Amino acid sequence: MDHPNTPHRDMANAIRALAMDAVQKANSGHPGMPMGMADVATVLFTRFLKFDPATPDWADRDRFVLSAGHGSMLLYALLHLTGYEDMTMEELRSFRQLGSRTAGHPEYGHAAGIETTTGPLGQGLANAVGMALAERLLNARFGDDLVDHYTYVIAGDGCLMEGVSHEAVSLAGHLKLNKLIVLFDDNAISIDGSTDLAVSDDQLKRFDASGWATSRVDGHDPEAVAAALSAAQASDRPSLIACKTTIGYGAPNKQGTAATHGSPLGEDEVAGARKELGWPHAPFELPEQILAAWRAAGARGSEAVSAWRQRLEAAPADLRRTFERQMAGKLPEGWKEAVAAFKAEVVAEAPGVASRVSSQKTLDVLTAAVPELVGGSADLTGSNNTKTKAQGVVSADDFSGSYLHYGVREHGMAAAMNGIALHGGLIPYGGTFLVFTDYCRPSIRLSALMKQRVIYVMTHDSIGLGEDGPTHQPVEHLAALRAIPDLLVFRPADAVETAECWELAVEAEDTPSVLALTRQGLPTLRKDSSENHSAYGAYIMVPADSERQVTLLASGSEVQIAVDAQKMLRDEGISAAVVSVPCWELFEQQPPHYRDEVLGPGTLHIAIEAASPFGWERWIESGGGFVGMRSFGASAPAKDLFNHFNITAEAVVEAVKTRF
Ligand SMILES: Cc1ncc(C[n+]2csc(CCOP(=O)(O)OP(=O)(O)O)c2C)c(N)n1
Repeated sequence: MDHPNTPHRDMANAIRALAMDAVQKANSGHPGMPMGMADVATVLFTRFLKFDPATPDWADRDRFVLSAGHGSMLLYALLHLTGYEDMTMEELRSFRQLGSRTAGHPEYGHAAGIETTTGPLGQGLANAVGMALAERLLNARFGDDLVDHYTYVIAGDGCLMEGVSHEAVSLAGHLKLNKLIVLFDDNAISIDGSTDLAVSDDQLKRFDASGWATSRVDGHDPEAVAAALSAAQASDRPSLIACKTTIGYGAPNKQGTAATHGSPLGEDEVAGARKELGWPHAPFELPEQILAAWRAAGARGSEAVSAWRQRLEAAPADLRRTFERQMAGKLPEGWKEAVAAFKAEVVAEAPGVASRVSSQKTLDVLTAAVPELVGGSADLTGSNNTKTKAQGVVSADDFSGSYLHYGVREHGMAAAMNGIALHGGLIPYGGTFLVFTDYCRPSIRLSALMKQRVIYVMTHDSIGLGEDGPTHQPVEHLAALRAIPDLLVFRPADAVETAECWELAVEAEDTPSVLALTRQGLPTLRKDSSENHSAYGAYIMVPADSERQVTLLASGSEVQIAVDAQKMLRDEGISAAVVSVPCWELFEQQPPHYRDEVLGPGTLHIAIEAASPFGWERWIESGGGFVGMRSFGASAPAKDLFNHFNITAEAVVEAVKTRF
C-alpha cells in the first residue's frame, strides 16, 4: 500500500539518503542499519505507529524505542520526515556535533520523539519492557479510554546478544506483555563481521521458549512487514518479528557487509548508492512530494489525539485529575503531612530496628499516600522489605497491583524501572542487595544520564550483613555509586533518617536515588524530626560540648559508632562533634559556609564507614583518618566482623589519639 502518488520505495529512500549523507557529512556514524531498516521503519511509521509530532508528549501515544541506538540517523530522519518541529534539517546537517539534538546515539531529552537514551546495546529493549509494563499498569487503573497503546522496538543482533535482553525477554514473556512488539533487524552482521563468528542462537526458538509470538519476514517487503505487524497487534503475547534485511541496503559495493556498519560509506559509494536507489537528489534535499507524503503520515495521529482528549474530558473528574497529575509527575496533596506524622511517631517510639525495616515502615505510609509508587524486588522481597501488606502483586492476569516480583533479574529490573519512569505516570522502586548494584549498574548509570526518578532500594549494605560473607558484602560499591554523576546515594543512620531519605528520593523528580540500608538493627539516634536534616546531605547530629577539636564523620550504621566514640573521647577530655553524612551529593550542593560549619575546618577529621575509603579524602583534611574497610569482608556474625575489621568506637578513639 503506497501513499497516493508516492511509492513506498521513495519514502524509504528518503531515510536512506538522509542517513548516508548525514554520516558522510559528520564523517562519523552508522549508515548501515538505517539503510537496512528503512523499509520496516517506513511501514511502522506511516501505517501503524500511533503518534502526533504536534503533540509529542501525548500520554497515549505508542512508544517507539530504537534499541540499536547506533542507528540513530534512522530515528532522526523519521522525526524530521514526520514533522517533529525541533528536528529540523539543520539538526540533521549537524549530526554528531556539539550542542545538536542529533547526538551520536539518541539521547532522551535532546529532542521530542526520543523516548529513551540508547546506545548501550540491549538497554532500549529492556526499557521497552518497562514501558509496556507501565502501559498495562496504567491501563488497569485508568481504563482503555485513556491508556491503550503499543510499545515498538527496533533491536539488532547486538541487542539480542546482550545478557540483559535475556532478562527482559523472559520477564515480558512471563507477564504476557502483548502490546510489546519487537522488530529484529535480522541482518546477520555486527562489527566484527558475520554474526556467525560469535552466535548461533535460533532467535525465534529462543523467544518462543520465553512465551513470545514469533514470525520471520523479508524486511524489504513492505506488505510482509505490514502483515506481520497486524498479526502482532492482535497477539495475546509479546511479539518478535525477525526482519531479514541487508545492512547498508543500496550501497552497491558495501551492502551486506560490516563495512557499512560504523563508518561513512565514502563519497564514491554514496554516489553509487544514489544511482542504485534511484535517488538523484542532492544531499539533504527532499523532493516536495516525498516530504509531503511523509508529513501526511505524521499528521495521521491528530484525529486520534482529539478523540482521546474528548474521552479525557468526559472522564470522571477525580479520575482525570489523578491521571493528569500522575502523568505530569506531580506528587499528590497530603503526602508530606503523612510522612511528617510518621517521622514524629518514629521519634516518639525510638525503635531499634534495621534501616531496611524502617524503610518498609516508611513504605507503608508512602505507598498509601503516593499511589503511583510501583515497587518490586529481584527475588529478595522478604530481605529488601520492599513490599507492604497493602500492595497487590502484579501478574499476567492482573495488572491492578503495585508490586512486581522481578525474579532474579537485577539488570532487567533496573532497565525496566527506567522504562516505567520514562513512560510516565508511575514512580518505580526496586530492591536487591547493595553488592548487586554491580548487576544493575549500566541501567543505574542511564537512570542518572536520563534524569529519571528511579529509586533503588539496596539492602545488606556492609559487612554488617554478616554470615553470607564477602561475596555478599559490599566494600567498593558506595564509592562506585558515588562516582556516577547526578545520582543521589543515601545511607541513612536510623529510622528518622531513613524516612527523610525516602522523602527526598520521592521528591527528586529529575534524579535517581540509591538507598543503602542495613540488615542489622540500629538505634534511633535522632531526637527530633521537625526539619529534614538529611536534605543537607550532612549535618551535625551531636555537637561538641566545648570547643570542637575533632569531627567524626560517619554514615549509616557507623554513626552509632561515632556517637559512642564521642562519649569515650569526652571522658578523655577530647571534644568531638558527630556529623552524620547520609548523602554526599546533597552535601556538595550546600553553600561553602554551611559545609564549613559542619566540617569544622582545622579540627581533626576521622571518617567512619564500613566500606572502602575511596573518595573520603575529599571531606577529610590532611592529617585526618579513616576507620573502615581496606579489604574484602568475611563470613561471620556481624558483631565479630566489626571487631575483626576494627570498625569500633575503640578504633576511632585510637585513630584520634595517635593523631593528637
Ligand atoms: C553494551 C554495548 N557493547 C558494545 C557496543 C558497541 N557496538 C555498537 S554497535 C555494535 C554491533 C551491533 O551489531 P548489530 O546489532 O548487529 O548492529 P548492525 O551491525 O546490524 O548495525 C557494537 C558491538 C555498544 N554500543 N553497547
